Amino acid sequence: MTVMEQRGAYRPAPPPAWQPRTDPAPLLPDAHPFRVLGTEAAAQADPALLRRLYAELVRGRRYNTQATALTKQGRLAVYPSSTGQEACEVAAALVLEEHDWLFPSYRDTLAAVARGLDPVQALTLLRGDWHTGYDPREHRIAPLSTPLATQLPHAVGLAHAARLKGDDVVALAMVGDGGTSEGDFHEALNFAAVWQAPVVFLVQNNGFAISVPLAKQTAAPSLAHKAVGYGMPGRLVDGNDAAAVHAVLADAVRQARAGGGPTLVEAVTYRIEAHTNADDATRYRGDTEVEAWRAHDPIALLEHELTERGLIDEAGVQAARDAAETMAADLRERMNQDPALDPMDLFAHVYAEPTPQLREQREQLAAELAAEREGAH
Ligand SMILES: Cc1ncc(C[n+]2csc(CCOP(=O)(O)OP(=O)(O)O)c2C)c(N)n1
Repeated sequence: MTVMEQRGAYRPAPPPAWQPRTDPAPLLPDAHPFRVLGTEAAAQADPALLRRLYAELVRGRRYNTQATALTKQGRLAVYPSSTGQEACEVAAALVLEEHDWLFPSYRDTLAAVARGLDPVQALTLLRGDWHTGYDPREHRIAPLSTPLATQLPHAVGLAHAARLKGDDVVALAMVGDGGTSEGDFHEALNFAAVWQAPVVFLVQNNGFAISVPLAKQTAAPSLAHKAVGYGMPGRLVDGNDAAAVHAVLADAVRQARAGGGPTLVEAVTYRIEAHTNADDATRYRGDTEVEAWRAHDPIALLEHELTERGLIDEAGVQAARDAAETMAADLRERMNQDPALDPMDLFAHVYAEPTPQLREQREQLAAELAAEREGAH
């Protein structure tokens, strides 16, 4: 058939019917971050939960100040403080069941501690002592991840596998605003939605990725809006309102557990301290901004609500502070002891089958240590 004949046979027609694969409207985040404290919704909040959140926030803040002090004393190599972000850290831990899994980033030691991990073990990695510092399987807490966003595909893989095996497991993965620009973030969210994996992604938007402000990180209307492109709901929450973060995460966890698929939660918060003790935040941000966020402090917000409603008195506040002091004193004391470390452990857990280079290095170190021991005699 000639081209002209083909053209003659061609009958233009409209394209086959098209419709959106899912209705995007229910996936869209609200226009403003969801709040509970100081609103009418607070009256519905469970008093026991509010008191528990308060005690954990006070303990968490004290943990942050103590860990930061340990860096100044040379007992801790580095500490990325979550001061100002305690509501996110604590809510993420409390919202999970024991059989669920937490996938934290390096900033989320507090979430691990609030989930029940020993405060000293949670700092082992940051102290540079020994690998992860705890058994991830025992606590169902993945290693605190330093490579940005790599914990997200791990969370999706674990959650998807659990679902295939019929295990009741929800994975909650934590990431910073900067981490949302990583390829791993994209891959994790894409597959989580395609597989309807039982995962909750908690983005703590604390305003900065080291010195890079959010405006230079993304042009998206909000980080929660990114969810829509993957086909999962995006939720915006006031990250300093512990009751609100807990409520939004609890909804997302419930949905994931019931087979309803993943959710992306953006908690709008602020990093009050520098990126780590090695960073000078005054080089890229002003005091006015920091002070504005200090006035919206997660502990003060919750304490105000509890006091207004007569759910806590002076003695209750003091009891929370005393418990936090006891934890801090114990942490200080145990972190001031020098642990017995075997340098050869450096080579453990790297590969199931060590590479020739690793074997060579291991032998070299073993010989050096032996020579040192002999020299000492
Ligand atoms: C893959 C990767 N690239 C770069 C870095 C270096 N780095 C460490 S922290 C950080 C900023 C991360 O900011 P954000 O995700 O917002 O988390 P935050 O530190 O504010 O909690 C960068 C770029 C890294 N750790 N991993």
